[in-house]
Amino acid sequence: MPFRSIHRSVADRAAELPDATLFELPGGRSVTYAETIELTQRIAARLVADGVMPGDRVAMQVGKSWEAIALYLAVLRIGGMFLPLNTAYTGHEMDHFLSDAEPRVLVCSPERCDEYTSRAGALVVETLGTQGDGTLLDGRECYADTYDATPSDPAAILYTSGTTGRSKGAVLTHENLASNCATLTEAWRFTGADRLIHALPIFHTHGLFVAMNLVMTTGASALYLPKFDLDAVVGLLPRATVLMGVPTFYTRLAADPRVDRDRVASMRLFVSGSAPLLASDHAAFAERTGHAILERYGMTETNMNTSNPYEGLRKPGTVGPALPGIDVRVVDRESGAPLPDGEIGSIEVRGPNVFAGYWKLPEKTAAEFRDDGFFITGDVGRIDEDGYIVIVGRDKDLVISGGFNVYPREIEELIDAHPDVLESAVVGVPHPDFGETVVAVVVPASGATPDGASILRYIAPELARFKQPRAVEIVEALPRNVMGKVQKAELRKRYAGLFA
Ligand code: MLC
Ligand code: AMP
Repeated sequence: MPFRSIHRSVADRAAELPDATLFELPGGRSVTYAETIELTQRIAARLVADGVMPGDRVAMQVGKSWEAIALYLAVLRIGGMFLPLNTAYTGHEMDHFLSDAEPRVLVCSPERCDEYTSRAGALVVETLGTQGDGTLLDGRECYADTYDATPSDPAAILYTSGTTGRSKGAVLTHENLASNCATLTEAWRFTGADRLIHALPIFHTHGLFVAMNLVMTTGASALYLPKFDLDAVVGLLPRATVLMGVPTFYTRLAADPRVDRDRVASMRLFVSGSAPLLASDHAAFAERTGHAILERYGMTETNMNTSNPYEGLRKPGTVGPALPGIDVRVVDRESGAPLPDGEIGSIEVRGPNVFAGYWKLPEKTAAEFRDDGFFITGDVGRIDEDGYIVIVGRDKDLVISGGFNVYPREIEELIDAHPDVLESAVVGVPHPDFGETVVAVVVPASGATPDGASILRYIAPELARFKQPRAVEIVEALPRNVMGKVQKAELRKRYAGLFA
């Protein structure tokens, strides 16, 4: 089979099924494959007129809309690198992405246009609203040539925060996206008959590459919601076949009395990922709906690595075996030597799904790969007797709150800048809705008596809401080991019951 990049596959589907529904929007409007490709061509032409050349970055920070997906396809079509960004990021957080990635174009929401235009420099700022408004769609241009992407050409940069220092841009190639999409289509038996409830954000791997790529390349439909809204999802279940979500979706659905076997009669698959799904939540959902949620494991850098089987045993508390064509192993973190099954170690991954490297960080990239091409995920786990991976923890200092990653270092640095603070440690503790949530443990500066609220007010303008601590604990000193290193495990244990 000759290589088909994602945008070419979508164009193929549009040629075969021009009138098929790609997006079904709230309120009942449908958008066909042909309309999506037509808009993709217009946006591609606009971007070319803006000066975008193959390899240039096009950043997007906009509310969720079907036009934003056309923008994604347009960037791929002209050989650009798509850089989607969380709408919750503040100007302070955006500074880093814009200066590091140096995009040619930033597409932002009309409300934030002034903020970015005033400091644009060489950056072209376009706007895109959620109602089909904005400068991006104003243009009269209507055609741009399709760039003939090779498998190794870069297609996207997704920023993933670093344990030390600033966020790193993971560069994903056309092959990374296309191969993982083909693998998952097969593994999850995805077809054009599927109707997927799309309630995830589109600035992350899960909602964009997993959910949308599968829908668009198979000729399926997305029942497309602006965000996860419990009532809306419950309302769509009787007309859908697939839902993809983070564990918080399933915790909320399982607690809703309207969700029962009748309501999910048309559903064939519930997929969970991006954060651990508790075995108890798996059981609660099965009890209510009769469905065993299919849990899979992925990362921004790798797309999807493992999946519980479509047919066969889906084991709660595991993320299933490696997907076909992907090697997953568990090794000793220091030596890199593979461990016998059952032993806990560092999870490493190799395959066509694994990213090309971190943007402009060759040394960081080299440090995260073994000589034989395996990528060190930073996750810790074991392989069970059936070859299923069990993730038991992370050796990266990371909190995953409702499927969003929060890197403690970034928050500690902001808190430590408070004049009344000597030092701080940020940890994740169990949370009934978000799985984990962020807690800051703060040591006051000598003679100072800061309160939690003033610290939160101090950091709030700089930090997306999902990263802001949900509790601040003031202590006299942080627990340290003999080497002087803060013992975060001890803090996690101490505050484990805060939200339980
Ligand atoms: C929103 N808020 C959060 C939050 N999401 N706080 C902590 N953690 C989160 N995840 C805050 C808001 O700022 C707001 O604060 C309040 O919570 C309610 O906001 P909301 O807009 O109503 O959000 P809510 O419905 O609570 O959102 C929860 C959620 C959402 C789970 C639906 O976070 C979500 O869609 N998460 C998905 C993330 C995702 O796509 N991850 C994939 C990464 S890819 P206040 O104080 O104003 O009330 C990846 C690879 C892989 O990891 O394997 O997939
Ligand atoms: P991100 O950087 O946002 O791509 O987050 C990737 C991380 O999410 C992984 O390294 C894991 O730590 C975590 N993750 C993803 N899926 C799962 C899962 N099913 N179970 C446990 N952790 C997961």
